This record gives sequence, C-alpha cells and structure tokens, in this order.
Amino acid sequence: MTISTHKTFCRFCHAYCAIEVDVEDGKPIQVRGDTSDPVYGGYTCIKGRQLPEQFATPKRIRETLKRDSSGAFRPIDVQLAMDEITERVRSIIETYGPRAVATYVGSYGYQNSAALHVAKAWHKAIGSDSYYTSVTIDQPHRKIAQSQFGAWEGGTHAFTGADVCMLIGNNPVVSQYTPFGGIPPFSPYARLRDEMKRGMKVIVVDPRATEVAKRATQHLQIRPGEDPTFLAAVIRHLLKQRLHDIAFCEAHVDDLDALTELVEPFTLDFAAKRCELDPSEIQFAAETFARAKRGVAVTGTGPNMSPRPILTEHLVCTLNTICGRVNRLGERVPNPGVLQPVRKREAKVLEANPAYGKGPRSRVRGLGEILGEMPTAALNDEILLEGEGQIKALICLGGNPMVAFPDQDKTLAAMKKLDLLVCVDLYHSATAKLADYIVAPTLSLERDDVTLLTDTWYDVPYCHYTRAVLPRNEQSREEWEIYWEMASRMGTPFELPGGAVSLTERPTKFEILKRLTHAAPIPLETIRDQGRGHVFEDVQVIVSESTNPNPAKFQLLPSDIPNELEALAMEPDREGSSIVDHNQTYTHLLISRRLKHVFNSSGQQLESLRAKGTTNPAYMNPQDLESLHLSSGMMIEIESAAGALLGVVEAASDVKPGVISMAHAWGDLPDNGGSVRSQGSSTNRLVDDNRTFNPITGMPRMSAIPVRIRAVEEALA
Ligand SMILES: Nc1nc2c(c(=O)[nH]1)N[C@H]1C(S)=C(S)[C@@H](COP(=O)(O)OP(=O)(O)OC[C@H]3O[C@@H](n4cnc5c(=O)[nH]c(N)nc54)[C@H](O)[C@@H]3O)O[C@H]1N2
Ligand SMILES: Nc1nc2c(c(=O)[nH]1)N[C@H]1C(S)=C(S)[C@@H](COP(=O)(O)OP(=O)(O)OC[C@H]3O[C@@H](n4cnc5c(=O)[nH]c(N)nc54)[C@H](O)[C@@H]3O)O[C@H]1N2
Ligand code: SF4
Ligand SMILES: [Mo]
Repeated sequence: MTISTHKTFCRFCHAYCAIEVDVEDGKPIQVRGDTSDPVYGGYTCIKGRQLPEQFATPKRIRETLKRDSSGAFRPIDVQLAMDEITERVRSIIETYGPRAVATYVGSYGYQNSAALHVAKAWHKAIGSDSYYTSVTIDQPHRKIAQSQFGAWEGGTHAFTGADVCMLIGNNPVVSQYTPFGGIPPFSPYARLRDEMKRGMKVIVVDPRATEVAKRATQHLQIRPGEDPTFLAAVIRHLLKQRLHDIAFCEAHVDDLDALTELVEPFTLDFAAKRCELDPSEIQFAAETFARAKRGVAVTGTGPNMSPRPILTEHLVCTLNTICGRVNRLGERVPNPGVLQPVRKREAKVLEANPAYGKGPRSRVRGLGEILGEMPTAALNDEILLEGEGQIKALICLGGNPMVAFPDQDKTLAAMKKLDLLVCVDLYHSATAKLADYIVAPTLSLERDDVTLLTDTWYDVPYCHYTRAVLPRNEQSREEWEIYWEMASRMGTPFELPGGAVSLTERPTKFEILKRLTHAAPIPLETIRDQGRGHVFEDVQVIVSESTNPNPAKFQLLPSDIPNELEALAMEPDREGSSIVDHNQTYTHLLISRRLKHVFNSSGQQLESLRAKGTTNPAYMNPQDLESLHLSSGMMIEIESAAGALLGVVEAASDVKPGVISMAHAWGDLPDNGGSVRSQGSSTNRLVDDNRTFNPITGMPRMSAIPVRIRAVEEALA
C-alpha cells in the first residue's frame, strides 16, 4: 500500500496547528507539524500527534446509536435516527412551544467551523431562544466587562512587538489559549522565547508556579480570588506615581477622579497582606507594566471562575486603558480578520453597550441573555423548573455536561428529566450514557474546515482552509448537519449571513462555509486553493482619524463597579489558613487548571495519552502534605459547602501552600464508585451552584473554592 501525505490542521483543540498527516489504506498513521507553515512553524503537541489512535480506537462510536427500553444502546441507520429525532422535536415544539428545544454547543461543537452558526440559525428559524454554549461557563466576564467599558475601534496592542505582557490566571503554553494581546496559542513556547529575547518583560499572577510563570520575568504567587485587590493596588500605585498616559486619559476616559478615590484604600501594604505577596512585588509589577510602551494585561479561566470576576475584568480594562495600550492613528491593525468584512478602524472609543439586560429572559436567577445567548449556568434549572418555557429536549454538540457543568448532582437530575437527549459524541461519555440517541460525529480529518474561530486571534492575517483528508463514514453526521436534517424534514429554512441553503439538496460543507464568510476580503475559493495555511498580507487596515466630532469615552465606573470596589475594600482580612464559608471552617482553596495531555474530558480514553496519567491528581504543596500526614498517591476526600469527592493527592512544589490545584472534566457519572484512580473525579461536585453565582452571568464560583481534606481508607475509594 502506498502512503499519501496531506497538509491539514489539527482540531483536537482550538489551536488549529498546521500538520501533515500520512495516510495508508484510508487510515492516518502519522502526524507531524508542518514546518513550512508561516505561523505554526511545525509546532504540535502530544494530543495532536496521537490522532491516528483516535481514529483507530475501538472505543470510538462509528454508528449512530439509540437507547432501547432496557437502557442498552443499539445501532440505528442514521437516516432513520434523523427521522425519529425530528419527529420527537416536532412533537415537543407542538406541545410545549419552540423554547422547549435547546442546544448546548460544547468544545467539539466549536471545533467544527460550521456547527455553532448553523445551530444558532436553526434556533432562530424555529423561534427558540434556548441556545447555549460552553462560552458562558468559561470566561464570559471578560466580554461582559468590556461591553460596559467601551472599546477602542483601532484595537489593542498585539503580543508580538510588545514590551510587556501581564498574564493573570492563565497558562497559555499549556492551554494554548489567551485573549488577544497575550501569548498567541500558535506555537506559544517559541513566541514567548522570541519576544523575551527581544526584551519583552512577562509578569505572571498565579497561585501556581505554572509552566509560563517559570519562564516569566516576574511571578506573583497570589492568593486565589484576590486578583481584583491586586489590580486595584496596581492602578492606585501607578496613578499616585503619575505613570499612566495622562494625555490619553484626558482625551478618552470618564470618571478617572472618582476611580482614583475608590482605589485609595488599596495601598501596597493592604493589598500585599490580602494577596499574600510582598508590597515590593506589587510595586515592581505595576512599574514594569506602566513604564513599558506597548503591551497589555490579560486574564484567563482562573480569575473568571473566582469571586468578583466582572470587577477583575473591569480592572484589567482599566489598567490597559489608563496606560493607553491601543493602536494609534496611522498604526496598522495587525490582523483585521481574513474571513470577515473589512471595516474601517478610527482612532476613537466605541460607546459602551452592555451585552446583558436585553433580549430574552431566563426563568431563573433573574438572568437574561448574555453575549447574545442564554447563560449555560442556568440551563440545568431551566430543565428542572416546571411550567411554561421548560426545556424538554437537549441537543448536545460535542459537550459533556455531566462532568463540565457546575453542580454534578443537579446536572444528573436535569439530564434525566429531559424527554429527549441527543448527543453528538465520539465516545460513550458520562453525558452520552444518558442520551436517547448518540449520533456518530464525522471526525476532523473526514471533513472540510476553515480557521473561522481563530480568525482574529492571529496577530497576522493568516487563514487555513482544509479539505477532508479521509473519506467520510456514511453513518456519521457533522454537527451542523443535524440541524439541516431537521430543517429539511420540517420544511423550516434557516438563514445564514450569506443567504439560505437548499432544504432539498444536502449542501456541501464548502457551501455552508461560503455563506458564513460571504463578505470576506479574500474569497473562500482562493483560501481553499492555497491547500495550506497562508498569510494574506493584502488584508491591511490602518487606524484612521476619527470622523466623530464628539466620540464616546471609556467608562471607568459603569454599573455596579463602584459598589463592588467599596465592598472589596471592606471585606474582612483573612487570617492564617482558616477560611469561613457558610458558617463552616475550611482550610484550603481549590483552584482550576489544565493538563497538557487531555482537552477537558477528551483524550482520557486514549492509551497514548493515558500513559501520562489516568486521574486528575489533587496537586498540593509538599509542606501541606507533611502537616496533614499525607503523601503522594494517597486517597483523600475533598469537601466543600456543596459536596465532596475523592481524589489522589500528589506533591507539587509549584502549588502555593493552602491551595489545591485540580483539573475539571474528569470522572464519570456520580455512581462510578471505585474508579478514581482510573477515571478521576469531577471537581464540579464541589461547586456551590445555588449560592455563589454571579448576578449577571449566573456562573458560580468554580475556582478558589473553600475546601477541607481528610485521608480515606483505600477500600472506601
Ligand atoms: N469546575 C470546573 N468546571 C469547568 C471548568 C473548570 O475549569 N472548572 N471549565 C469550563 C470550561 S472553560 C469549559 S469550555 C467547559 C467544557 O465543557 P464541555 O465542552 O461540555 O466539555 P468537554 O469535556 O470538552 O466535552 C467534549 C465532548 O466532546 C466529545 N468529543 C471528542 N471529540 C469529538 C469530536 O470530534 N466530535 C464530537 N462531536 N464530539 C467529540 C468528547 O467525548 C466529550 O464528551 O467546562 C467548564 N467546566
Ligand atoms: N491541554 C489542554 N488545553 C486546554 C484545555 C485542557 O483541558 N487541556 N482546556 C481548554 C479550555 S476549555 C479553556 S477555556 C482554556 C483555558 O485556558 P487558561 O485560562 O489558560 O486555563 P488554565 O491553563 O487552567 O489556566 C488558568 C490558571 O489560573 C490559575 N488560577 C486559578 N484560580 C486563580 C485565581 O483566583 N487567580 C489567579 N490569578 N489565577 C488563578 C490556575 O493556577 C491556572 O494556572 O484552555 C483550553 N486548552
Ligand atoms: S496544540 Fe495540540 S491538540 Fe491543539 S491543535 Fe495543536 S497539535 Fe492539536
Ligand atoms: Mo473553556
């Protein structure tokens, strides 16, 4: 048999590394980084390199399955499954109305470049608001904060070419994810190394000495949950020292004097005590950041899952803005996007326009739509709460609510309560086990895709269209096709930005993507015909003069921000290691993290990745283990106000004393007793979903969770 080699990109995570795949006899046998790619330069990680195992594993679902009355799954022809699913959806809409039908787009819904757009368009067409994605249990507070702050039309500084970068609670060399201005997820080690060699200073604020912290100029090992205290002190210090961009603030900022007063309590000493840092560390970070000319502060999941996330994100916007870290008149916007319409960028503030408080309302928690979709943190309650508008059917696109949603017991009750659960999943995941139908997904190498999700993440105008490398499994469906199948059977057309698609003839993926990118500056055909990733240098926008005689200003004190700052300053000082929560005393704070060898719950099934670990260890400082008479490998029970789980403790000197660092999306259904060492456990058992949620996003505290620990006998585990 001959071996053919194909250029494509990996879709195991959202980094979309350009790769070459060797195919023999219709099977991928080897994956390498494409060293000729202008952005990735040959970078890959262990997850991408194991794609051949993902395609070959017997655990993979290759046929669509239906659960019978005994609870067993049996193969069903995919067309028949689509007939039955459509019929049940139609009947639920007839009985309860369109809102009863919901979609949840998880990680692998995002990894298919057409899925979320088609799912959203279908929901609009049938008149259902019940469209949910993982974004609203991830880092929604950043966009919420930015929306009420205002934005600079010319954009903010990119990472490449900056003098400083402050990373607060993210670890992009492992997660391959940072907001624009942080280390780009594309070959992040090389980018960090090159920029630091050029002189960039990197400041990391994290309770753990992470992989990126170890490479940074300065690491501040902050107490979890104290990011807003730290940021308020940084802002106070640089305003006192007049290190901010005074001219920029005079021209473009509202409420600077009032903010100056509100941050007055946050002296270096006050913040240092609360953050468990030295005052000189905060001063050094503030001055390093402010004295640089270019570069921004960014956050990640850490502070977004910890207390007061909108305040943290607001203070990050404030820090970047008062230091004037925006592209000025005459500067080139590094990447205006290759797949979206080119718009002019003036040197002006775009008026604040809060991305909440309008549109459809949730029936629970006083929430409404956020960022144009319904808040996932309220989805379980929307399923469980009887009455008009109750969700009865859920289509889950490449997501795993049973281990990813806050409050695992509540999620279990919700999934069981549904009349119809359809999972598009590669495996019998914890959630898929509860489904009525598991649709076999068409996998990455079997389908066309384009880098639509990451289009504006690059700091050059890069784009990659890949054709399918392998023939498609005819019994599988792409995530977007589920909606086309229902639309064609129900006769309900849906509109994409470039127009409707035929309901009688199955559109190709290219036709769908063409409609999603119809106003792009480079035609999709041109991008596709490159046959590889390419930088489209012609896509250029220069920041132009403002044509608005009276432009808006940045809002330094919108909405509840003044109250939050006041309340933060008044919070009682934490004493020693005892933490009082809900009248109970706890000893440690449990924080979130990512592990290099898995992507949330994906990868835990594959032998090549399991070689790196089969559980999500509870990483703790060796000092803590010693004082608790624990040692690596012992089983512990971790208990919070909301629940308890079993975990395998592991000594890690990079973790701050008093902290437990543990990855999420491990484990199985709650009754998986006895398998912690081979499956891990879901940290969402510890999330206090009913008491700790944010009033705007509904997202509970998923990091900096007060917990206590005790050793357990192995027989119990
Ligand atoms: N406590 C706590 N909870 C968290 C977080 C945390 O840090 N702490 N993080 C949150 C965040 S940021 C997120 S994004 C969510 C993630 O939430 P989800 O996206 O719901 O969870 P995943 O585990 O990523 O689910 C991915 C599913 O897709 C399946 N899959 C794998 N490959 C494919 C494929 O090619 N096609 C299809 N169709 N399916 C595939 C997998 O088997 C798995 O079931 O979790 C959130 N929950
Ligand atoms: N290999 C791999 N890559 C992934 C994923 C994966 O599971 N594995 N998941 C993907 C997903 S869904 C997402 S959303 C992104 C997330 O990308 P990131 O946000 O970069 O996620 P993490 O690597 O968990 O980094 C969060 C950091 O916050 C720190 N932290 C926790 N609590 C606090 C706090 O209160 N304050 C501060 N300052 N820091 C805190 C943690 O120690 C951790 O180092 O990663 C994605 N990439
Ligand atoms: S970082 Fe790894 S998993 Fe993510 S796209 Fe690149 S090779 Fe694939
Ligand atoms: Mo995420």
